[in-house]
Amino acid sequence: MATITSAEVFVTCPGRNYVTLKITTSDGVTGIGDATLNGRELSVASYLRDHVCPTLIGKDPARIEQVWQYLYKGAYWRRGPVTMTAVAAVDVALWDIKGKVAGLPVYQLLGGAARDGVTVYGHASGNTVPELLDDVQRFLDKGFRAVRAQAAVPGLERVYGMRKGDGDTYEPADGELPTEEVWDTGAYLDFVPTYMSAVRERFGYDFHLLHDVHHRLSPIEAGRLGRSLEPYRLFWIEDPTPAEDQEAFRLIRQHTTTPLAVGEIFNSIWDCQHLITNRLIDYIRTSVSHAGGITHLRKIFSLAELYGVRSGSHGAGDLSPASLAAALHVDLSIPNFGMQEYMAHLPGYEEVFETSWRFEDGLMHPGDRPGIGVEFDEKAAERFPYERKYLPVNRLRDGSVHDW
Ligand code: CS2
Ligand code: MG
Repeated sequence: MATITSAEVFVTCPGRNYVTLKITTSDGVTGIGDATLNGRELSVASYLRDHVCPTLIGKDPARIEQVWQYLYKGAYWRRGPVTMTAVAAVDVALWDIKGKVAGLPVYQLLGGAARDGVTVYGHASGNTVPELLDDVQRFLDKGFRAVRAQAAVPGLERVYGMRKGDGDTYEPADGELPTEEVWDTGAYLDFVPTYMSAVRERFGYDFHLLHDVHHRLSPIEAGRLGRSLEPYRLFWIEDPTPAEDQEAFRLIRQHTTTPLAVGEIFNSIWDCQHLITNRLIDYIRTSVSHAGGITHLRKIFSLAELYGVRSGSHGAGDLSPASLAAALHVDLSIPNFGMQEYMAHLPGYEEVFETSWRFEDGLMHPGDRPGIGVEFDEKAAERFPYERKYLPVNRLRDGSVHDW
């Protein structure tokens, strides 16, 4: 039996901070997992280095479910973003190893491809409506069949989801200390339908249109937004209300047929049990790296399958390539796949992560390299030391702290 001989944690900042766990076995096989938690990176690095890695040495890397249970139940303190990101990193690294040992891409171990490719959505944004329209055009020209649209709200200086430079991704975390933004729900609610209407007017209905609300609304406000967007037939509105209150979605549902997606900040199946079993959402957007890895994500999606809820994995640029690759393997193999987010990564990442995925005609494929198909270059990683960065904090006009 092979055993785990080392578990090392790397923190690197090629464009943005990523935490990577690398596990090595006595047979010399290595596997990697993403342990990045945006703005709280070092806490996961410490959780792994100081508490998890020492316990992995000598364990059988093939017993993925047992290691998962050991880390989850064995810690006594369960769930939460730090714990579950750490567990996820171990889990994905072990799946990576299992694939390499078997000589198979992970999706083959999960049952094989249930579809030819994974439909992904890109992120279009603009400071003005014409700018947004140009950006939507850019994504359609690249072959995307699904586009998320976000525009700056007139009168507000900075709004989430806006790209600052060129490229396909944006980085919300900046500043040695958190920056602050100001929010106005009324202005937002009035403005969104005007630009969604402009998008449909210019490009028609032959592609999927999505929108992220980033937890900013109350349930009744979200109902109003969903209803006002019905003519534009959105694929989903994402995170309409703060996600802790699962029952709140019943009220939103009563007021709109716009599909609802939620889950990027969930860490476990318990965070979405009520939402799924009561059919209060249409898409569950948990991520592989924040919700316990491939092992746990598959359980969430299996529960969802039973209730007609489809997957919509989170895939922002602050999830490392190891995370996106792992998600693609899951997406390809499950029956109830819905949509995968593909925000891409900031330039620089490819010096540290070598990937095997491909994008063609709006679909992604993880590739057929054994394991998850991502290699991590430790030497290159050293050239990009960690930089402390925070996500912004959001306030209402009267100074109250609001959801970001
Ligand atoms: C966003 C994320 O991708 C999304 O849907 O909500 O970019 C989110 O802001 C970041 O992942 C936060 O780290
Ligand atoms: Mg989001």
